Amino acid sequence: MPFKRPLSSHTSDDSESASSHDGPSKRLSSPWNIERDKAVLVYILRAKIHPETMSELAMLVENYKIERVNKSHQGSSVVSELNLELTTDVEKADVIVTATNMRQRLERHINWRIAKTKAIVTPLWLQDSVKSGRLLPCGSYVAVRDSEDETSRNQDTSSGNSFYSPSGAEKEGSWQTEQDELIDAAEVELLSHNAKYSCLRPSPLVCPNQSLVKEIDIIRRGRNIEGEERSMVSYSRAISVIKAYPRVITEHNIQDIRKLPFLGEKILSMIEEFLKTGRITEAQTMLADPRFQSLSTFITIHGIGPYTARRLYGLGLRTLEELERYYEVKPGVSDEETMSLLDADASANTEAAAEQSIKIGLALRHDLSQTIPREEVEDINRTIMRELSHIQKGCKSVIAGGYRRGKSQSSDVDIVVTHTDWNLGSQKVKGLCRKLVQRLHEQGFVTHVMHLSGFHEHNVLRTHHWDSLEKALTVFVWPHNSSQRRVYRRVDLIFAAPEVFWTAVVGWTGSTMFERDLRLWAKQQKGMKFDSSGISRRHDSKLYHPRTERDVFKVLGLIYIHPTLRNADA
Ligand code: 8GT
Ligand code: MN
Repeated sequence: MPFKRPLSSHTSDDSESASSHDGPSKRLSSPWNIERDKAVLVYILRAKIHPETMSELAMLVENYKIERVNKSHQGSSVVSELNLELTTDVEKADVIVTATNMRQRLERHINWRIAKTKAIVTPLWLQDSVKSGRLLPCGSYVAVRDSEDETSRNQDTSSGNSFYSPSGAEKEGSWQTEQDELIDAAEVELLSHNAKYSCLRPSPLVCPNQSLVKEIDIIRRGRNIEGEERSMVSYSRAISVIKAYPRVITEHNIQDIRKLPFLGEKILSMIEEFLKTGRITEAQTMLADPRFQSLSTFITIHGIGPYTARRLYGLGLRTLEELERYYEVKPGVSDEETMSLLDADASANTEAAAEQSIKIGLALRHDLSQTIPREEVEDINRTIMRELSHIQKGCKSVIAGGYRRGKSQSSDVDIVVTHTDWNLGSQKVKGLCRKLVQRLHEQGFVTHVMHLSGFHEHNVLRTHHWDSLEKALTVFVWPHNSSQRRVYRRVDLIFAAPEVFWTAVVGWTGSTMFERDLRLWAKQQKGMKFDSSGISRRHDSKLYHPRTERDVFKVLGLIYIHPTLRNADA
């Protein structure tokens, strides 16, 4: 069910223009119609929330408040604008947090006449808002479907440039952006945090044991850079299990943790150490290790994986400056002839292309290491789709990757595109990826192409799904504008035939562990093969063509999991 997702954030410009109209006393700290400096009053409805979760939610707000007050006393310049207060008086509340998704159930506790004047959201909204330090729009967190309209209306609609409530240009355009589903609380309840596959568990962006997860992730990263794949996957599994565990782990409930899958003795003793000391010795030892430091730094460069990082280290290289000299790259300058990829035919999987890619990554590393806020991700998608509409009308896109899982900052932009015509779309998107990249280059938006691949030729043995995806890994930049310096961004474009659009979206939404388990689940439990380019049945190669994202889950025999609950990695 589609929903309206109001613009998530506000710039200082927005609030300034609001104040000039309304006077300082009514300055809006949108997207909510709440005055700046006034606390947002949160009422948490106890019904259907586990008592422990209830106290965790309350603590979340209280701890956040204390931290915020401390920061402001210390004169910190990073005091967050988010100002939350718990209230037990629902009439005074701005927001109702509830695990209930039925209006009738809510009405047992709160008069609908009152409830419908509030934003009614899931507990995840509270967790994510606190995590990101700002009032998130409640669009994807709407708890009670009946209240969807009211909840949207209770947010600021004055900005008018909300991505999901199309501005004039979008309405008139011949392209559209697919809207995400709501979280269905009843559906989430069908999932189990004890399940063996992460595609059966709800995994929030930030979990109650996030600092533990981060510590274990250091060890996982250590295994990754050393090429110890099996061990790395074990740590990834352990992390994904903890990500889905809904309570804070303490010395009192550690026995419960022992019952979770994939937590062996070694990990359990690390967890115990963490509970006692707040640290894991092995992780701290790794952080202090110069080899770990060099290799970790090397793999931050696009194009350098663990294998190449170890090879470079073996040559005696230790720092990025040394890599620059080795690759003869000047920071900020990259006139590699990567655009030649546009003329070359297909898979540039050659060593020269790989080296080219590293050179670009190195030269632009200062920009590419900066994260991208959601608003800019949306702007980039909008711009790309506008350019695409000049080449082919009727296309649509979904922004996948971490953005779709709810991250407030992304390291790159992953956009999956298809055509809205189910029958002819496949023909219409063929070759479009290359044409679009060419146009974006001519318009000054795309400066580099690291990789460009076309549809696969018909694969007789059907060892992989064929004839379905085109992919371009690019560097995107806003064209020159006198006032601002251009920041280079990594943008991945994936073109899918309509039949495999939703499998591509699921495949590119991640997270990595979620994807790994989707493939494993399909193979081990369903005798099927799943990847971004399609779903097929193993014994007869029958192909499935899901028409929605829900269909993808249905075909795989899975309960639908909302993208924001697919954060099975650290
Ligand atoms: P971030 O970009 O903010 O760091 O977070 P992210 O969006 O989760 O990471 P990402 O590295 O951009 O990857 C997004 C998802 O796309 C991942 O979950 C991964 O499974 C998938 N993905 C790639 N590369 C490829 C690829 O070459 N083919 C396919 N099918 N999927 C890929 O990252
Ligand atoms: Mn991404």
